[in-house]
Amino acid sequence: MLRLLLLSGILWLRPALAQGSQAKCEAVQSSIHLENTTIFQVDYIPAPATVSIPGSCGTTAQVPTGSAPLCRVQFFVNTTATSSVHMEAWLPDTWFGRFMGTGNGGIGGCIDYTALGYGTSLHFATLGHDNGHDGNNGIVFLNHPEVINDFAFRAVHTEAVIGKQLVQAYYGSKIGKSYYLGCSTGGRQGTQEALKFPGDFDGILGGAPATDWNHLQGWSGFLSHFVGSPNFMGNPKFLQPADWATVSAFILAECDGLDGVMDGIITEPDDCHFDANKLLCKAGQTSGCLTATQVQAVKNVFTPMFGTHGELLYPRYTPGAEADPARAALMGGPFFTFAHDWEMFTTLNVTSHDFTNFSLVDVDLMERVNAGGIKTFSGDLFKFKELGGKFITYHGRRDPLIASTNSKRVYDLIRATMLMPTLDPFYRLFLIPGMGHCGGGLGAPAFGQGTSPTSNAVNASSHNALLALVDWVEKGKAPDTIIGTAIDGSGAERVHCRYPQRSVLVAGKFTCVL
Ligand SMILES: *[C@@H]1O[C@H](CO)[C@@H](O)[C@H](O)[C@H]1NC(C)=O
Ligand SMILES: *[C@@H]1O[C@H](CO)[C@@H](O)[C@H](O)[C@H]1NC(C)=O
Ligand SMILES: *[C@@H]1O[C@H](CO)[C@@H](O)[C@H](O)[C@H]1NC(C)=O
Ligand SMILES: *[C@@H]1O[C@H](CO)[C@@H](O)[C@H](O)[C@H]1NC(C)=O
Ligand SMILES: *[C@@H]1O[C@H](CO)[C@@H](O)[C@H](O)[C@H]1NC(C)=O
Ligand SMILES: [Ca+2]
Repeated sequence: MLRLLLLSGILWLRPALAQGSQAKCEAVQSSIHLENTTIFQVDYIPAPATVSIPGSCGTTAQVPTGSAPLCRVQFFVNTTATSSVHMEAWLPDTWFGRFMGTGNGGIGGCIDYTALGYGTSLHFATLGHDNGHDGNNGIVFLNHPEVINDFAFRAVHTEAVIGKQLVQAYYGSKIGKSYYLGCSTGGRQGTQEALKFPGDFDGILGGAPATDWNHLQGWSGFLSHFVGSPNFMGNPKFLQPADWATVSAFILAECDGLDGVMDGIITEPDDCHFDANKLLCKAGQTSGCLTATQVQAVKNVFTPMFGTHGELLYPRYTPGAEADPARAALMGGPFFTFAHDWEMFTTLNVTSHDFTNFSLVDVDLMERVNAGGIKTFSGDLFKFKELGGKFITYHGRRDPLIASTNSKRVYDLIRATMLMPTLDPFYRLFLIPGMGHCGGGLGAPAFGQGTSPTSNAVNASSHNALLALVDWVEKGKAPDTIIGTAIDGSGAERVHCRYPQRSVLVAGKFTCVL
């Protein structure tokens, strides 16, 4: 929709509004030439459509209603002699002058088409990239340090540098503000940008960030190990899905009511403490309880990871999150695939490895090698703040893959480093009770985070984290809360609070209080 303002008979066009067209699109290959870049395919997409995608990340992607018409540009950028990043630019005909870079998930070699569709539906010129390798397998890292560098920091930076040149050349006008959107690995990439290339983006929306990456891999490996991996078949430590159901019912019985409502949601999992010994089978009891070995496994899972000197390396698994089926990626038997790939292909540099005796020695080695400088655990956002950057992060409190408490820990690290009692002026962390990994789950987990079509419930900055970020960057209007919407069709809403505020029941309504 064109945003036109009729004033005293004069038609005012927003200065940033620019147009694309089919002819301009089809001329891209011959008209635009960028450093290290090979544009290999250009298509004009006139209407919502299904497009085919190259590589091993699937065969088709949706261009959702509202995104088209757009110009789809596919290209490679060589980042060094031995590495290159595959990118796509989706350039909507109706452009509001904003640039948006997007990130990846997991061990991340898949373009985020959901984010591309979301960004263009809101009239951003939106870029996606494969993080320097095709597919979700870490074997590509083996003896390819430049491919690791693309993954750890360079692909998103290149997306920003080359992407901006492409967008400006295409529309023939300067970009207004630049944004970044990503979750999980994408949240880490956004954090890495703010730390390493603070001038790339004016606003960053990075959810469930996989920060402190090496320790996260170590923690994930330990979780697999605690329940018997890699030799989990018949291992007395292993918990079957029915055992996890027992654990979850017990945890809810202990902690659901702490927030005042028995609704299946533990609003503040850090308040949830329980005695796992109560799960032990009594004499003659054979179901709805655990063996002593399994009880010990559960205790291990819900204990933080400490180093050899007793220092905290990573928070405990989140009570309540074990009820999400995605728990199985970590504790369903096999050794967690990203930890497996990261340690083997970037740290040990081997093609086979026995994880039977996985220990702090492995964690320490990953951290010391810190391949590609991937760690992403620093409080030094001085430059980002000085440049006027704004950062919104969020974390589901029922995230089964990354402990949400780690996002508080990162907030506290920034606070301590920058000697700021609160980061409100430039960095806000919203904790989302009941939400799973980046979206989904219980409560009100849809707030415009762009991670799935259902995550974009309401088109208003009060309910949409991306639009809230735009208001913050462009109008100086910072979001005090973000209202989420349920995804069960009820339309129920819940206000999400920014740390260190807490979500507390006041007169029957959840309210944010310090
Ligand atoms: C990118 O690298 C490939 C492989 O080394 C090379 O064939 C190609 O010419 C390079 N492209 C550009 C634009 O530098
Ligand atoms: C182009 O590639 C060279 C190395 O091959 C690199 O030094 C340079 O930074 C690249 N330029 C961009 C814009 O990425
Ligand atoms: C594996 O390779 C990386 C460089 O990519 C190096 O830093 C590390 O020390 C190597 N690991 C071992 C065990 O040699
Ligand atoms: C694991 O440790 C045990 C006890 O030290 C040892 O006997 C075994 O060989 C180790 N296994 C592997 C695969 O390293
Ligand atoms: C969202 O609302 C704005 C007005 O507030 C409107 O201009 C825009 O077209 C809407 N976008 C979508 C995708 O509905
Ligand atoms: Ca509750």
